[in-house]
Amino acid sequence: MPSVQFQTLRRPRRPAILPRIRGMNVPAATSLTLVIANKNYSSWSMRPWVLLRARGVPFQERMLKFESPEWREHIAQVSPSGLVPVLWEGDPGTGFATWDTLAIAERLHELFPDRGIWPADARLRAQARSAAAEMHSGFRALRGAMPMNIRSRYPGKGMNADVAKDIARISALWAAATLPYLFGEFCAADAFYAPVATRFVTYGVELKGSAREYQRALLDSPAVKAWSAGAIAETEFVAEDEPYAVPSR
Ligand SMILES: N[C@@H](CCC(=O)N[C@@H](CS)C(=O)NCC(=O)O)C(=O)O
Repeated sequence: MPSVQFQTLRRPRRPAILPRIRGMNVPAATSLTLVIANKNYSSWSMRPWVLLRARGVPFQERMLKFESPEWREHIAQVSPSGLVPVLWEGDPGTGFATWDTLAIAERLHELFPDRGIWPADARLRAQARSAAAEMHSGFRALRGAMPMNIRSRYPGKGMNADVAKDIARISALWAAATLPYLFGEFCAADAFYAPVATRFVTYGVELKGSAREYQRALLDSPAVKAWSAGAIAETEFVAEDEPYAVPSR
């Protein structure tokens, strides 16, 4: 009869109880890093950056400039999609990644449920998500013909019938804002429209009434101002994002 062997089983280790910051579902020890590209050009990077800043969530930024050796060397390691932005919990490349702006906004809402990433009221939250999703998946004519270029001015450039339709829809959405921001306090929906507010300055698109007031409030918000200051300080010229630049002789 075969002898029965008993194995000494180790008791599973209890998960470490990590300190938690009030109102946050992320362990206090986990640092957040947002991987972004040029502040002058990268409108998708701008969105979670201004959201984190506006809602007072501490984070670090890691910038990989377009067409740079750093981008070519590191992008595959820090971005599952090969695009920016990417939010890392823990070290970029080895921590936990969330990519794509809408997913990042949702992840931040889960990590920081009391930080006003989305409005507290369920119906306002649904409307804010609708507005952000409409930006995320739409306004292609505007995005294509008027690429973000915070430091430049090209009044009148990029306008056509489809772009005018996008602008009319955005103006209607903004005109319904519960000022100062779309849903009162700065939330993810405002972050999604921040690069549109700067585009209207770059391309000389003039708005009226409350839509104009909302645009002003967005441009004057400390988070958008801080991002824009970084954009203006940049000197890199990325040809792909500069369809209206006059080539220097
Ligand atoms: N749907 C993505 C779009 C991200 C995106 O297109 N990012 C651009 C920068 S603004 C990018 O990484 N471009 C680099 C490339 O195309 O190689 C999001 O919402 O995050």
